[in-house]
Amino acid sequence: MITRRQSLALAAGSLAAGWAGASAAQAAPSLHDLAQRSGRRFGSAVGAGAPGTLTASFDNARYRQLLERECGVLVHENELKWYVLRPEADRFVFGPADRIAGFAAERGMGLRGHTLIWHHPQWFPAWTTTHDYGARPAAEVERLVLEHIDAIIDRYGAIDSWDVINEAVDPADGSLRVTPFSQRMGGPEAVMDLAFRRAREKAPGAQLVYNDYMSWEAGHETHQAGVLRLLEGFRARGVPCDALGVQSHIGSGNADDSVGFDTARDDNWRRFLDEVVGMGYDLVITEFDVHDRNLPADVPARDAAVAALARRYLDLMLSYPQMGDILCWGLSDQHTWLQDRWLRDDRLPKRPTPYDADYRPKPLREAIAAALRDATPRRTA
Ligand code: 9MR
Repeated sequence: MITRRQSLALAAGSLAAGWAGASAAQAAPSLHDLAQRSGRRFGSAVGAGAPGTLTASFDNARYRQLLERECGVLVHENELKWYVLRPEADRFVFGPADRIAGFAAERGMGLRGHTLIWHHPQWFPAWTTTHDYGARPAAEVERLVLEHIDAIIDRYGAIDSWDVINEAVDPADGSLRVTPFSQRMGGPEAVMDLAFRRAREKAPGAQLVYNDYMSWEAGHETHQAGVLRLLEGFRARGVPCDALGVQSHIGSGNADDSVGFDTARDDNWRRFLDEVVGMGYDLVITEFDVHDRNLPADVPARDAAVAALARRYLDLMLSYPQMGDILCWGLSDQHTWLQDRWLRDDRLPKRPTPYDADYRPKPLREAIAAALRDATPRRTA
């Protein structure tokens, strides 16, 4: 029997120009179909940024077809961030986020929420430093945060998994980052605890996630230790956080991850994950991609190395029954954040996602599919 998703996929595929190489992936079960076999969802980020830019994947019909074909859950790449959604203290801009939420709803796809607070001063809008916080600054921060959370959750009730807090831990020393809000509220914990508690009240059925980019490569140990301390603190204070979002920007070459391509420390990473699940947290892969900055130029060799690393990583992650949904941070090399930063020495375009810039499936897609086929069933509470 042909499912609705498969017939949509076939229709989409026959419309797509330059789709010759895709027939195998098209006929095969989608990545979401495969994820569902072990009780999970597969999905991707999508962006409604300025037309013609890397962050405008949603404006690209071929990208949307790919989302329909492969995904059961979507996440906004940037549209729910304060700097997009709330450019001034008293002005919300919902348009771009609405477009993506509407697309997901029309197609019966799930939606993750990224993010209620990106706890990193770099990503706070400028007004948060110049705002008049009045005589009782802590109360004013609380008002702004609660107003924000209420407004977003009221509008996007379909979101069933929230990155309540993103990237609060400084990888340099494992401490909690200081932000314009934490300074005025008496510390980062006060802001985070408030956000989690309000999110639970407003969205009692949603999974509440702490999301960060500590990774399995060498050099992330301090970051991991800081995240464990944060998660322990949540438990000690009874903060309603359900899961750790493991962003999973693996590979090599990010600004604070200038290590070689494959420096994975599997044993260390397992110990970290064991501690996380031992505290009762679930796991989510929220932003998967494989950075190929330091790999050779040769495309087949590069793609094979990316796929092999991905397979090892996903096999490890999917051996945990606590491991839930898997989302890529972009499905096509045409629209990935890695394309315009930390350029390769040879300046070649990067290949960190499952489909190339012409929307042909790559070995990375097959690696994800194979890992999903072999996944340990998810244990739902
Ligand atoms: O992919 C996103 C890019 O378009 C934005 O310019 C950037 C800053 O908002 O954020 C990128 O997404 C990040 C995500 O929100 C949090 N984890 C790291 C992601 C890659 O930087």
